[in-house]
Amino acid sequence: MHVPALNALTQADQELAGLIQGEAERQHDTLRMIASENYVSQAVLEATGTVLTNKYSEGYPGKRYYEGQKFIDPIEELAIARAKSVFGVDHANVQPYSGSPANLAVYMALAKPGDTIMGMALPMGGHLTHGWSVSATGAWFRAVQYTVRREDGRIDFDEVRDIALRERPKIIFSGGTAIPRTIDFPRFAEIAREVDAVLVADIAHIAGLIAGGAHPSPVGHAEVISTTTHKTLRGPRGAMLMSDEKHAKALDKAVFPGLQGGPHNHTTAGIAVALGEAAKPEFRTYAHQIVANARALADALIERGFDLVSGGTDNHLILLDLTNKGIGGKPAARALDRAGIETNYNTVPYDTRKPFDPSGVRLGTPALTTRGLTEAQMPQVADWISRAVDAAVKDDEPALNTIAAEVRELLAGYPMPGWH
Ligand code: DSN
Repeated sequence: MHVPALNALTQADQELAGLIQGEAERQHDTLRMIASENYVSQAVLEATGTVLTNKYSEGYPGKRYYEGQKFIDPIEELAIARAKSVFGVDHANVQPYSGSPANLAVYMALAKPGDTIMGMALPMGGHLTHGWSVSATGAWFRAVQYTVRREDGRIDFDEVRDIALRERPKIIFSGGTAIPRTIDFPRFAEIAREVDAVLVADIAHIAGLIAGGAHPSPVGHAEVISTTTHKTLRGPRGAMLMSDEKHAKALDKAVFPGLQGGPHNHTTAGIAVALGEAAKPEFRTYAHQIVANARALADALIERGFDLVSGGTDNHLILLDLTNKGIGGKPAARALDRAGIETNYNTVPYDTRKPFDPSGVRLGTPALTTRGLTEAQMPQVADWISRAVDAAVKDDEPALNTIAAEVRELLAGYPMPGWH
């Protein structure tokens, strides 16, 4: 059963309550390995499901356009203070609705339409909002894109520097969505300084690792930091922008009134709770365990003949290139899902297949770490992945069902917040 219990909802709308119960049970019974997903704590769940959703509060604490902010202002101030303390930054804005609007606010604060900006190409592991052509950021700005080396799947800083010197971008984005390796913020900062660009670190995927000391921080290197709050950071779906004092005003103005109206106060409260959790010593253990799990899983997958982009991982994610397994990423991800292992199909660098039917599958360890799994279970997880991919190649549905039952049996021993 979902916790908190959905009593009123079940009375009012049985159909919807049933769907939510179903999703909670699915999350409980599935090895959730989408690298950008997690399980929030019971406390975060509670904070996001409160009467705060009823309140409008356009503006910022102390400068609102609506009355009745006696409790909303301190809630937002708490979230801001915790963000500043956890990440060691001068300024934090906790209002962006999610990662894409947060990044759009960065553009609005630092550039004008038509200006040159630079980011990692989406098929190489970057994010849509780092200037990819189908995104508004690629349509409204002149985006130049860096890649990774074909041989080892890592960022080629000589290429980054050459492009930056040639194109003189106003903004350089570091970070992305499918980068299995440590991001070298000092090296990016050196290049940004050389061409007088603002370095932005999009730490959405690794924010929890940074907060927990399991990935180097961009603070002191990137002038602006953008992050979602719901990935490794384990908060509600939302985002934050952080910076030094120099960019604080422009970022705030870009978020509101530039792009958004009233902040989602229930989300702000959830972010405050999550940041409170991130400041605790247990969070450091969790962050390091995510990385230890990913490394153990990478080793076990390599032993089973899998080809990992860049040959392994330094963080929470693994990008499998399934070309040598004779199956595309999409049918493999679909089969893994039927085997109780939730992933997403993903392009790999220099993919010869199409984005909607690419060669890769992306795996992450944040959610299963939150469930309590450690390195001890990673060979078993790799075994299931290997058996499921083999079963997909042979179209062996019963084998997938067997794996799903084994996964359910293991997970029964690992509690999930939000389900009892
Ligand atoms: N594309 C999302 C992910 O990494 O799953 C982030 O926007």
